[in-house]
Amino acid sequence: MRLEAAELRIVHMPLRFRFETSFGVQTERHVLLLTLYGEGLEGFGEGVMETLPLYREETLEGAWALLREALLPQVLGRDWANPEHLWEALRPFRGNPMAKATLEMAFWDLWSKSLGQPLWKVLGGLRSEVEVGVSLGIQLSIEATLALVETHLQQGYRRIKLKIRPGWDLQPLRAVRQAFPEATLTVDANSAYQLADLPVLRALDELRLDYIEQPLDYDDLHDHAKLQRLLTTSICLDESLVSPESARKAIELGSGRVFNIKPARMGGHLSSRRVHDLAQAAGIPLWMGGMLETGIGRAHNLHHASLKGFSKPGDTSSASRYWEVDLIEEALEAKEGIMPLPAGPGIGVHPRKDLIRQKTQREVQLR
Ligand code: OSB
Ligand code: MG
Repeated sequence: MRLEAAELRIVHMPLRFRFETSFGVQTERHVLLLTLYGEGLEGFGEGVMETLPLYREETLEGAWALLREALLPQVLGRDWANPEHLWEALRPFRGNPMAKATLEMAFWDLWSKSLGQPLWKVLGGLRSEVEVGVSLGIQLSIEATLALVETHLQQGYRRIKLKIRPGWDLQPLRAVRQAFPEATLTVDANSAYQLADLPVLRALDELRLDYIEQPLDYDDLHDHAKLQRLLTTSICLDESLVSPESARKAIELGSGRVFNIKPARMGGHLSSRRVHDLAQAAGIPLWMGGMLETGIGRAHNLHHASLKGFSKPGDTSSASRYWEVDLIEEALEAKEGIMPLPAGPGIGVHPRKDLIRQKTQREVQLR
């Protein structure tokens, strides 16, 4: 597959809800979209880095510059036999797994289209639909939290994940557990706690949570391993997993018993599939995370979640929750907590080009 040209854009997307986490409040996304052109086909990738480095270190401006000045010049105008071959060419550049993933994932879309196959089949997946839960932000009151949980349970979501931070943890969680004794509940701290917060984390242990997601630092594996030994509830790693190497170390240390996979955080599909394989061998269950992606990123995530190890419901909830209008023609909607994979070659969804143009804040063409 010869990569002939690329188009990079920043597209502005207002969210339908106010999404509060321990690291801030999000009301919109600035979406980095990459289109790759080759053999008369188009491949699409979506970056998940944000304006400010509040989740991990990568930023939109940093990724824009890196893709433009280093990653795309390295791959354009050359032939690539497969994603492994392309990934090797990116290896000399250190870190920056989100920027690399934007490119790598767009290439997988293009490549599977050239094979005439849906991405999930090319990846080696085995499901044409996946189980989903929902990630709910910090609300302004406990009453609002209870109402939101109830609505989403009624919609059939298979698991409710609630964002927590110091000062918004035990009280709302106890209320939710009391109101919904049978619900599958999890919490996500987005790195807001320290080992010194052990009493609070131990109290969460009483609430029969399926797991506690990323309680400690964003790049920590060591303290998570210490904490896991002190808790009954499983720790689920999110921010800390950025590569197969980080996953191997997490497994060896015992830093968590569940993994949240986000291909766009870990360098793309290839690197995530290696993490999947390591986790499978270690008996660690996986689920597909999310970063409030538009239909392009969500389609990638859904195809990846077709792999065998994704045994827990993921965060890819219905697109209509997030967007008044999505960037693709297809409606990615879950019914009773089941999300069908888009059919057709590659990611199987069609970007709405007029709409994308209308919402574009910046664009550049490269060849
Ligand atoms: O930690 O999983 C996270 C959204 C943005 C950044 C980080 C996270 C999240 C979510 C929402 O939890 C997942 C989604 O609905 O896409
Ligand atoms: Mg998380």
